[in-house]
Amino acid sequence: MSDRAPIVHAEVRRVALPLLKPFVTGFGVTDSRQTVLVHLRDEDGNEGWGEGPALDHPYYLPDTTASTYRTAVDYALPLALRARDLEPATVAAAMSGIKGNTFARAGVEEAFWSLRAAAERTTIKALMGGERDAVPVGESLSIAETIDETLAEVELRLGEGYQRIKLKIRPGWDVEPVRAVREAFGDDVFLQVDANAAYSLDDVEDLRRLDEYGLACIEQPLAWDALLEHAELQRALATPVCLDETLRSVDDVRRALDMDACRNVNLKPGRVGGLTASLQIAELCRGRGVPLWCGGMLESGIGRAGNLALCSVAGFTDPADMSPASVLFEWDLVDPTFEVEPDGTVPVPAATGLGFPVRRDRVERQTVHGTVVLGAGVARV
Ligand code: OSB
Ligand code: MG
Repeated sequence: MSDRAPIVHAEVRRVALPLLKPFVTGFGVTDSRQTVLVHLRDEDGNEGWGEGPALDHPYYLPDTTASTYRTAVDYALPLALRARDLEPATVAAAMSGIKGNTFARAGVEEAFWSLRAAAERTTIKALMGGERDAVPVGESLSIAETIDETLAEVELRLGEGYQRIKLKIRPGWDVEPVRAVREAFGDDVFLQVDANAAYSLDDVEDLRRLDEYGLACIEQPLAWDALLEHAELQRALATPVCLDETLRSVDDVRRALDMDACRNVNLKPGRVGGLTASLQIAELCRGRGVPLWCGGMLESGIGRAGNLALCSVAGFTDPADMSPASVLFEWDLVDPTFEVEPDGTVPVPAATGLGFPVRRDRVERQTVHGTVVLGAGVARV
């Protein structure tokens, strides 16, 4: 759209988030959390914010906070700023020469979505043709020291209305916590597990023991790049396999479904390179009748805003990983942030632009590195 005000300021920041406690998974312990923010401003003063929520370490996927920051500064944002127009899909296409580095591309693209929503006095949800006003959510539970600790957490969240429980598992912490949750809370709880790539095909017999617990899915049991092996595992399991780490593009999802490597899809905008690719994946899963839900990356409210808008479109059948900042952090980068309603949903933001007010003071105070890619101004470097 040529009548859109040009962007006059664009910057990338690496920002420290105040994690309340370490997040323990099959890939190890995450005890520090920095994230990457992209900030845009156009000539009329409209602002866009995006988040590229890779983890600090390369134990989930190859992307890290450092590599995401560097790629956003050196390649993704410069390519995006040279795109033919400011449409998010055009911007995504302008960055498509970048291999991998999905979190960097996604952070840049989300900033263009929220900028466009701000400029048009509308919401990201409306730009996407979203339908739902509220998104059913679940919690993703860190691996605990004891079963009792896990049961207490499950009780708390079910009491708060959460519609689904996802237990992180790893060899030695799998059947036991699952059985304990079923015994304590019954068969009606929407329960699933996430192995974060901690198993191999040598563990098929162990994984088959989970089949009797009526799980919605077992997420990423095998290695991040083990597509063929997941197809083999799915043939041996009654529980639907869900893929997370393995799916980093629309084509990855199509391939996985074609070869029956999964029967359930975790969709994270950061992991697939942005909201445009995410919309295509939602359409693909809807067309094939595959259960779909939005995963999380311990994002701040800036990233969660894009996830919430995405969840409003057709195709999302299962509750999202959407614990609010009050569960994960001392405070959020947006204020007010969201909470889970008593019915176990989170409202899709109705405010224009990003949908949540960004706390500039916190963003600035928490900045570890910053680079102005377009315009004047000094960020901490
Ligand atoms: O595997 O889904 C995962 C967080 C960081 C990296 C990977 C994962 C997760 C979660 C957290 O499970 C979900 C959330 O953000 O609430
Ligand atoms: Mg996962």
